[in-house]
Amino acid sequence: MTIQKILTVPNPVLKQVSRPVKTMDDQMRKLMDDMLETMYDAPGIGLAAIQVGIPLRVIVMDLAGPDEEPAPMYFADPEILEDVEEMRLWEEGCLSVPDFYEEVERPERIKLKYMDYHGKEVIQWVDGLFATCIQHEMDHLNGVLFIDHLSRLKRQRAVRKVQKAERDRAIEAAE
Ligand code: K1U
Ligand code: ZN
Repeated sequence: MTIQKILTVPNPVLKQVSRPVKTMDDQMRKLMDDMLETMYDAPGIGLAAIQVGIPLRVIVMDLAGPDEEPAPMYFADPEILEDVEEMRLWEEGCLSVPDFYEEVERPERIKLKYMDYHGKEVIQWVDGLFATCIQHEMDHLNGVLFIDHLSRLKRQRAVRKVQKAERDRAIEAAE
């Protein structure tokens, strides 16, 4: 399995709308395996293919706690069929906006349809962190980042923080 480079803001690739997978095959499963490895390495609890530069509607997640067995989840072509009116405020982070966290409000429960690792169609209601994380990841498929839900000022602050950290790291590496 290959650990891929995770793109960070303001890379314009992150703004692309990803295209449907339509059929599950070994090439797609290899992409999902590599994405999962990349997500564990980061570490994170979710990753969309566009974050590693691949514009396909594919997501991996693992919401298991540090003392629990790994519980990888794979989603291709996910769709939200229904949601509820109740909203939930949750502090989100993003591997494409490292070291920046802010609260975002999203529907508390959603009815999800997707294709799993084996190409089987799954329809299920999800809530809590599952609902928050999958909605964050599905935003990525449409070129939307969690900072796009914040004020322009907070968004600019986030992007500048990431750019400064990357500049500082480059200077340190050159010394
Ligand atoms: O970049 C991403 O899309 C992944 C992101 C997912 C997410 C986190 C929180 C709310 C919504 C979506 C992350 O994984 S950020 C890192 C993170 O949350 C984490 C890292 C290590 C341990 C536990 C959590
Ligand atoms: Zn993200």
